Amino acid sequence: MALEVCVKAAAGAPDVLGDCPFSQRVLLTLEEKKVPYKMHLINVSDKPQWFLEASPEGKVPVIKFDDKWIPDSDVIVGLIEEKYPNPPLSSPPEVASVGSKIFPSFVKFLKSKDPSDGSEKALLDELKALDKHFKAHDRTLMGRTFVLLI
Ligand SMILES: N[C@@H](CCC(=O)N[C@@H](CS)C(=O)NCC(=O)O)C(=O)O
Repeated sequence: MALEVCVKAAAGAPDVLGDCPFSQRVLLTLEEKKVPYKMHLINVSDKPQWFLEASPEGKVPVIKFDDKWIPDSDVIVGLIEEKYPNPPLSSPPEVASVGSKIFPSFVKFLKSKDPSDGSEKALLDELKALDKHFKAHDRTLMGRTFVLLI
């Protein structure tokens, strides 16, 4: 039976998936594991009452497991991994942190207004660590081969 999942609808386009990385992460996990699901697109500017009962904090994503709505993408992805272990998507401990700080460092760098606040160096350090990993592991991370288009 298909799992029910509530995700964010695009602003002004109720039938289109919105720009919520948490929702997208959950959907990508379901897609990758080929788990059938029924998607409810939620207009977060006008949340329906039934959704607020499923997600009292009013946040997406939420997913229904065993008749209970579960919030938080980290928890949801962990549960999907547990219930549908194949293909495994969790990171082996030895590579769990590789590249994990690139996104927050990138955001910090983009938002920075002070060129000497260290955000550029922090981002470069993260990218160099990933580059070092790729060089040492034949461009693979978690069993996937990556091609850098730069
Ligand atoms: N920690 C949560 C964050 C979820 C979250 O912040 N979702 C946003 C959309 S990207 C949301 O529901 N915003 C609507 C609101 O707060 O009213 C998770 O990982 O799922």
